Amino acid sequence: MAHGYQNYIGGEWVPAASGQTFDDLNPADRDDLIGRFPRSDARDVDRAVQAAQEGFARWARVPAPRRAEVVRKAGETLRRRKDELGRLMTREMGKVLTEALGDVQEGIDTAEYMFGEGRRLFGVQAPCELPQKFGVAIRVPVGVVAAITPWNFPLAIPTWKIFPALVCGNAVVFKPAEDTPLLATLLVEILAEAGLPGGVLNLVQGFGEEAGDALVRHPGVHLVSFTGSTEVGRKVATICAAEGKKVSLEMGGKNVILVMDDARLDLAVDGAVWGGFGTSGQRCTAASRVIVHEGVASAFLDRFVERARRLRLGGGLEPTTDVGPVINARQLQRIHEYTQIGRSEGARVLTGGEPATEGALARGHFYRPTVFADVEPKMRIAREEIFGPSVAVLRAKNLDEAIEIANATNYGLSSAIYTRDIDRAFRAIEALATGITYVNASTIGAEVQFPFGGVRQTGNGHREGGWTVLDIMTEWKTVYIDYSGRLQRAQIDV
Ligand code: UN1
Repeated sequence: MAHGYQNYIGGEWVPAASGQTFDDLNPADRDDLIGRFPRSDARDVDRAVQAAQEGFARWARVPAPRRAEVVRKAGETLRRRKDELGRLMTREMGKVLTEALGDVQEGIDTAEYMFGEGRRLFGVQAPCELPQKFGVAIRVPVGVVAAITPWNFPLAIPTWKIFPALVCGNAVVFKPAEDTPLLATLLVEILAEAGLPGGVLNLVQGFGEEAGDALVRHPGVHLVSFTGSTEVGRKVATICAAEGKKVSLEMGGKNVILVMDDARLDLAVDGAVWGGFGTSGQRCTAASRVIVHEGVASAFLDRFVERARRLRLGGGLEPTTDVGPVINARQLQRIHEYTQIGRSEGARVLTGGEPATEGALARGHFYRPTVFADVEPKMRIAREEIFGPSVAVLRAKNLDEAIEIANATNYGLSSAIYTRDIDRAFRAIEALATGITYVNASTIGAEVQFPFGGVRQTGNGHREGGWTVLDIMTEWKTVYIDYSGRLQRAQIDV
């Protein structure tokens, strides 16, 4: 009998109004049922938002350093239970254990950073033009925040949204991806145990069309913070525009590594392997394109293909595994469709290009690390996000051409350049249209104390992570205090 889990609304664990559930399965082994979770709909969302409204009224009055104390305690629990949580994450989501532990660590880092923010949350003071008048801008909470999160970072991304939302004095309704409901449940339990009052954080499990849509539309939600696909993000943005809600979006990417002819080639190959096949290519920041200077293209491809071919697929808890499964059957099929699209466009598959089904792999959703050569910039595999272990390698005559190709996509999250030439590095930093650029490191490796996000269709101008998340989770309130005791008219009595 599989363990049955519940929603968390107003400080109580409750089933979905529908009484229905959905199954959470191990992507490396479909026979491994992790648990049954409530299949929520608009009724559950409505209760959760009402609870959040009540929670907000109390929580906003708690001083920020006290609010941050809860986040600090949650961070301590995450640290204490890191290994257990990492193992459960591997079982639920598939990424190899070292990466799952990194995901938990990112949550711990966020807790520590946001704990400090409880004693900062700096406002801005500036002089006033009139005498005996004081002006200061302070941060105030937004209200009820909907946190809608993806499955690829089941812990880190929820903490990026929830921890700052709480420190800033908001109440949250959390709708995690239906592929990773367990880690979401554990995070909520940990925050509740850390002393969060009921109603301040509410968890509604379920599917986007049933629970997510109702949450985004709910008039009691003031801000939607969404990380996920561009397709869904657009819908979220459209609804929020119509309803006049604040919305912060973190969506797709078609991230790129540039390899110049003066690069340390082995380092560049390491970066391409890690960026392309780490987390089975299922990061927003995954390096799904590599643009190589023609002078080193053959040498790079030989080494890269050799390394890709040697990667060992398997369950993420096995220490010998390099690449785990992809999240579900739908994604596996989508990745394979892109292989067929690439082939039909004239690209050449140098390795991989098919699901892996030998032995125990048949029980899960495994795809062979895939490298495409002879890729042209206009091909769909060079422009569209695949979100799997599939890398398109393109050639360029020089840096200018490489940058032009790199920028020929609608996305703009992460980019990297391998070069030993400082002029080339700075030219790339200046010209690459992405929210993050790495020099001599791969496209993945963002740290929580810096802004995270992308330009163009990757986002809508907001940045989670770092201090910039505070601009999402708070509104500015400007306060003028006139202690002159007389009518003073700005712009007139000066
Ligand atoms: C994501 O894929 O959505 O830099 C987040 C990285 C990680 C975060 C990725 N620290 O790849």
